Amino acid sequence: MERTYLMIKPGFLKYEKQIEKRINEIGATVTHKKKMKLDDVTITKHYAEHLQKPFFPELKEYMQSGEVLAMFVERDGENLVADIRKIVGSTKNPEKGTIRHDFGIGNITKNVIHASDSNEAAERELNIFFPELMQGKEQ
Ligand code: 3AN
Repeated sequence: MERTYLMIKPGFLKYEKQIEKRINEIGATVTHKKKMKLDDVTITKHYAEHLQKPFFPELKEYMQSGEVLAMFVERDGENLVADIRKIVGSTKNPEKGTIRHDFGIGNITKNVIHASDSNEAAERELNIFFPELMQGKEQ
């Protein structure tokens, strides 16, 4: 079983059902989810690699502007992270038919959803948002 982390961003939780349907269409399942507001510690951990970027203050403000939906996603087989990134779409120019394109508003910061970009990132992020599920589950 492979696993990855997805997070619907503020303002887009109204698309939860449609987004979950797309996840299911590639054979993956949202096995756990929780709605939450991101505190400073969580956001700093999650976006550790972006803390020094010029867009970080704007990203932080946006990510704390409303609730997010954290999702633990699993699937049998291989390439879950890559297949999820494919249906999510790219950061800058999401293609038609992707989640970021179809539910998005053409804004690079408010881009609908986050998805881990590697298995290592997935483990790190799942540990931040679902620590209670990760005890003794390291790969
Ligand atoms: P992705 O989420 O597509 O992997 P990252 O990890 O490079 O993209 O960036 C994390 C988040 O930071 C993006 N989802 C987006 O919300 C925001 N972001 C990335 N690049 C920019 C940028 N140039 N200007 C504003 N916000 C950005």
